[in-house]
Amino acid sequence: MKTLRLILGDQLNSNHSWFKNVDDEIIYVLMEVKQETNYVLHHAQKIIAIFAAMRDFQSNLTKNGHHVIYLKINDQVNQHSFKANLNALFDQHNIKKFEYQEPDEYRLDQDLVKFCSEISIPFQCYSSEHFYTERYEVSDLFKNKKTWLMETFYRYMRKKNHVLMSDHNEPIGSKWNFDSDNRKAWKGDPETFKDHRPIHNHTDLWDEITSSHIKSFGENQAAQFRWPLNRKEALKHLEFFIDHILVFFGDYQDAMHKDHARMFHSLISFGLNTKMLNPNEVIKKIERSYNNNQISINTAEGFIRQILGWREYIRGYYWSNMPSLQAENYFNHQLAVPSWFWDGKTRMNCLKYTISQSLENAYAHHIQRLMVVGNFSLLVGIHPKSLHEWYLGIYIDAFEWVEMPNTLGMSQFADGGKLASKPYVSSANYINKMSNYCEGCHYSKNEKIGDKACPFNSLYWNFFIVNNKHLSKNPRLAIVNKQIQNMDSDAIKSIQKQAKKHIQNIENL
Ligand code: FAD
Ligand code: DLZ
Ligand code: SF4
Repeated sequence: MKTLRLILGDQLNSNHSWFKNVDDEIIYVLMEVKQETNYVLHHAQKIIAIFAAMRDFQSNLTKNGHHVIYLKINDQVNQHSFKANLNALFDQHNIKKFEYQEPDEYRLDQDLVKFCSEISIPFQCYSSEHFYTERYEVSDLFKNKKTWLMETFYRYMRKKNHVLMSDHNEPIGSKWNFDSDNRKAWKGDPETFKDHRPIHNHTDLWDEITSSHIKSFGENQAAQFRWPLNRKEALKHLEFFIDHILVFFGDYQDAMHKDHARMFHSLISFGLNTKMLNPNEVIKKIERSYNNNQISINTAEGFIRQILGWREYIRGYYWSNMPSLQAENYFNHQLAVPSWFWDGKTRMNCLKYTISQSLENAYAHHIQRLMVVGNFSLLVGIHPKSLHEWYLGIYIDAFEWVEMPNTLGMSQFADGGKLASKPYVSSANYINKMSNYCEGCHYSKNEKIGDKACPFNSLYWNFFIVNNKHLSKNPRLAIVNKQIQNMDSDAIKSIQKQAKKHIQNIENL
């Protein structure tokens, strides 16, 4: 039966069972469509990376004998929506059956379910064969539980998949979690690594994108494009990370530096999220490295937790909280992201460097996302939806299933604490401890009040004062709540006055 199979831009899994055999009755289709490029404003590198990776995937499938239709962004026949293009292809190729893989994004999932209910031919939805867990496995595990502890889920995953477990089903090293409370700042030693990723020239593709009037922001880096764009490159990049860099990951996981955006992070999220890499193979390689005595149990466990624990947990949280998650706004925050989020032009060094590095690389590591941009946004009161759209656009790895829970849940506490047990906020103290941003900053990290006072300092206290009714009973905030109780009313007034000044002056900070 003549069958059309849709492959989305983040379904580049060459090991999928779809591709095991060549079948003349099956046509695959990949499409570069404005429906997807324009629903938020994307970083230029994200658009280039997705299109280039899709094109590479198509060329490999074709080389292997599969019949593939590829709609480029500037093709005359491209109608720029999945639905319109699919309908046209059904007619042109006399298609008798439609098949697709589970989309990771709620919006597309709903669109395709609706599309299938409207077509007159049979259809079938397949697993993307990527994740360890089913969409609702996390919520099933926490059924009837008020709070969802990632650690509970993580232990369940370790046992279920026998990862870092002894023959007696005990965690290797006799501990489940080797998380260090004493993450180190980075002072220049060990040396950071030069960028070992491949270099591509994608100026022609960039010309196609711009001449198709696709809007974007950030540096395109098309002439020296550094993201791995196929499985072979992604694997090589992963192996270099495991062999040389991973050993420093845990100690410096929270460190930030003006001159080193990446520190010792893996940069594998684009390869993973587009499914060029499989999480199971990443974890197996790390376990092998541990079994070969190349890395310690702390290192292996700490990194595996990110993928087997956090990544799967976040996905389960997304599916069981959609669609209501997208409208969550626990603190009723209303500000739009300030205009300098789009160009990095602020006098606050921490934000200036984090945003500039993000514009340059389409990347910032977790602590920059959480404790600089997210921290500031929560303290000033940016609307979670406005912030979500910014995060979804700017990062190379940003797909809604993983970005939205991290932004709304983990970073903005917009769900009232279902995902995070307390808001991730800090004053200048934490940022100064983990980075060199405060050196040479226009603002003084030690001052709370006055023209030169670091905005984080008054905004931090103001946040707990203003949101007292939401946060005063949180046991994890007992210390800060006590400190506020002990503040005299003049101190509270001057903090609130100072914080208000910063919020009103947000465009000029
Ligand atoms: P490493 O630090 O080397 O970690 C290794 C891998 O662990 C990552 O590639 C990722 O697959 C996984 N991982 C670690 N933490 C998380 C987490 N909290 N959630 C899910 N996976 C995790 N990650 C995305 O993949 N896409 C996003 O759009 C995204 N948006 C985020 C937004 C905010 C506000 C925050 C706080 C975090 C976000 N994260 C997102 C999680 C995390 O910051 C990135 O996965 C990480 O920075 C990617 O870089 P890396 O590959 O060098 O990761
Ligand atoms: C993010 C993105 C972009 C920019 N462009 C395309 C595209 O042209 N074609 C496509 O198939 N996918 C694209 N994507 C990825 C999707 O928007 C979407 O984020 C994921 O498929 C959902 O998991
Ligand atoms: Fe950021 Fe404040 Fe430090 Fe400046 S002083 S870098 S604004 S934390």
